[in-house]
Amino acid sequence: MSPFSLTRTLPEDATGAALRADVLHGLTRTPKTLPPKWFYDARGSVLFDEITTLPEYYPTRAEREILVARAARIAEVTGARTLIELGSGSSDKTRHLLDALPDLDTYVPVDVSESALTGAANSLLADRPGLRVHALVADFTRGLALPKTPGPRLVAFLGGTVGNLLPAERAAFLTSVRGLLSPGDALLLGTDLVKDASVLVSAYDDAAGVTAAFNKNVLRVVNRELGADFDPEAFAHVAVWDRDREWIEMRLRSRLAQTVKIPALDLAVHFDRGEDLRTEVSAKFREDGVRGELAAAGLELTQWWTDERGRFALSLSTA
Ligand code: AVJ
Repeated sequence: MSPFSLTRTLPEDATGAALRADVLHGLTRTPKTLPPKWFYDARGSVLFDEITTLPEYYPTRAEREILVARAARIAEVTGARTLIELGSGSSDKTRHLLDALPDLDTYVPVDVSESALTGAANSLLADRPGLRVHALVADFTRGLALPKTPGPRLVAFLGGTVGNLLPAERAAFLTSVRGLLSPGDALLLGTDLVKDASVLVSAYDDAAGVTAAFNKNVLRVVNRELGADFDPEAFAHVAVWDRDREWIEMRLRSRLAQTVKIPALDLAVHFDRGEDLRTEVSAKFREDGVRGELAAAGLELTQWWTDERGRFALSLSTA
């Protein structure tokens, strides 16, 4: 039997229906918004991987530094036999964890991008031929049906992606993750930390313009999937630090007054000149906040590790 299987937990048209609902809802309200999960088609996933190598985008390197330093400790305290990774993407950093877990039975990468999942699984299996890989194409914010695999389970949610959820969504999400855990299981959570605004803004508005291309990619996705006629170059990429809510917002700012047609929704959307479409929130955290949010979901923070420069944190918590 092949050690690789892939399950689409979304029915055939679920992605299309969800995109239509999100676009209709987000573009007919004020201010206009789109959820960040739609960035990640094949092109968007490649652009994101490129972002992680930019000099300004520190979170990936900071998190990798922590993983390298702490993987053995994580393996020791969790004794994980199943690793479930939410938003696994290229599974690049996960290698450090997998290498520290020689007794791992099953790796369950969960992502909305099927292309990222199959690419990651292929390269992983080349190095770890014995490992069972059960990939799930799923939206992990909507409740997961996990395969039956041996415990203890370690659920990893890396990269700071939890910061893409708004506070109420985050609370619901952490509660649903808590529901996946049995006694002895653990959650490994990556959170980017509050820091100087100029460092944060540069990380989301790099000099080479890769983040701008990534941001505008969501318009191409809507064009392709819903037949819309967005001109990505009619929008400027903007990154804003919200000091009160302690999050970065990525926006697309209309360079002119324009009307965009979205045939699949039978919709015409007007943008004023200078009007913003919010495409992403990326919240930044403090230790007390993370501990409190975990506690509210019934999870106890047991370990808190940061990189040398205190930019990013990995935390371990148990049910
Ligand atoms: C993958 C969600 C963690 O919020 O930093 C990178 C996505 N957006 N640059 C982040 C992203 C703009 C990234 N996460």
